[in-house]
Amino acid sequence: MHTNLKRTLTKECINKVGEMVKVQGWVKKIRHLGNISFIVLRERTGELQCVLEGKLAGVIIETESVIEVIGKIVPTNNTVLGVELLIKSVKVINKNDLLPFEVNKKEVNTGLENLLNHRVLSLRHEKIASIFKIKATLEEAFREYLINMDFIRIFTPKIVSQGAEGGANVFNLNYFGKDAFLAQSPQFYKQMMVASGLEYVFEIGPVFRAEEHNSSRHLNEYISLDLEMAFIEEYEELMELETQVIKFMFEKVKEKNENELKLLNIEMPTITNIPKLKLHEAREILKNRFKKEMPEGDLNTEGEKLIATYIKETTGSEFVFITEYPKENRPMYAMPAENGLTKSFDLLFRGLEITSGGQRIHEYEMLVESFREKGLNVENFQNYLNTFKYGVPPHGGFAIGLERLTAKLLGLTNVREASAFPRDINRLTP
Ligand code: AMO
Repeated sequence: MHTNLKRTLTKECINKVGEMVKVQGWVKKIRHLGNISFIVLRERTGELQCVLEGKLAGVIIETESVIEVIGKIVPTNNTVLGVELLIKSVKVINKNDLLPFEVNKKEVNTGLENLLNHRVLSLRHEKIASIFKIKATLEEAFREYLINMDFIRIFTPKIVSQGAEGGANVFNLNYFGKDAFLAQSPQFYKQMMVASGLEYVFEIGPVFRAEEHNSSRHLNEYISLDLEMAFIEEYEELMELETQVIKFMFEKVKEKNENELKLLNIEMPTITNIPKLKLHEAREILKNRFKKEMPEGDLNTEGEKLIATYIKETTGSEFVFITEYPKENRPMYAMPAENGLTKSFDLLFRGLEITSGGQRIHEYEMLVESFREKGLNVENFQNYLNTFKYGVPPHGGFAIGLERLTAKLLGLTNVREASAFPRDINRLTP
């Protein structure tokens, strides 16, 4: 009987009143009340209340088992959907064993380590799943905005011969007997693709940082939302573009993730103009107002947080661009400005750096000199450097750390929460 029924999704059930349907999903809850039982079935489109009466009532099924139910959709006032399913038959497709923790409570009462150790289970919690739905929208919107602006998506190697950010923090790899590394950033390749004549390019992909920080904001593998564009006249154009990109990303989340935002109790920030502070101005504010001395040429974590508070109070903005970092604190490809500074910026969101960017050096001699000044062996980078012999326009770009943006937007205290399977100094599984 009814063996030919195709699967109906929970969200489709509202339009199936009076019909027999087959629904498949996980048992979120099962309750027995004498001669009637209720199963809350969960699948990707929502939850459906299913009712077992008569002989079927009292059936024992472990929560989180996968089941298939066949029955009739009837109207009810007792569920959000306005319908429920009267079960004619129920089949356990795959039963669940003992759960390491309860995933079907309103809040999951277990620590982050446990949540990460049992990621597949913790992701069944709708609040946790919401993080990844919103993260997916942010990525999708970044892509959509740039495609509409005539950017071309590129895919560049993650196995590389040199680190692109100048410093250490690279993972080594044995590549058929040669030394190779995992890419810290698509920096060189995105510039090379600009130089190829594509002009406007973006890349979304994993990058790898062998940082030994065990902090709430560092991952050893994260998703970098990168772009690079040719023929810029001023690096301010990049900040303007980033403002528009983020605005679009947030609007998309508002539009697409209403339910998830409600579940997580998140109010989306409105972005107008993002204020800009020169690094030396930020340092002076920290010194004069907060009596905090910053490390040479940068802000530390505490400084970033205090500046965020200051900007919020004085302008209402939760974002701030910090500009004009000194050469010593920026990578070798950064375009110099006057007085030993660079045409570069960081973007802080709620007190955390979510972006670095800037104009790049596009002239061969100047670039080689900059590599030398940083003490780098030019020969090792010759392949990248040669690009600049063939006619490269002025250009620049930036990169957003997707997990950091997601975490800050959703008020997560640890960036690991925004990574399904985070890689950190202690974690290689799951
Ligand atoms: P940078 O190294 O500053 O710049 O990285 C850009 C952004 O990536 C994020 N990020 C991280 N997120 C999680 N864990 C980490 N360990 C981590 N490190 C960095 C941050 C940061 O702002 N090539 C340049 C970008 C450019 O100029 O286009 C670069 O990679 O959000």
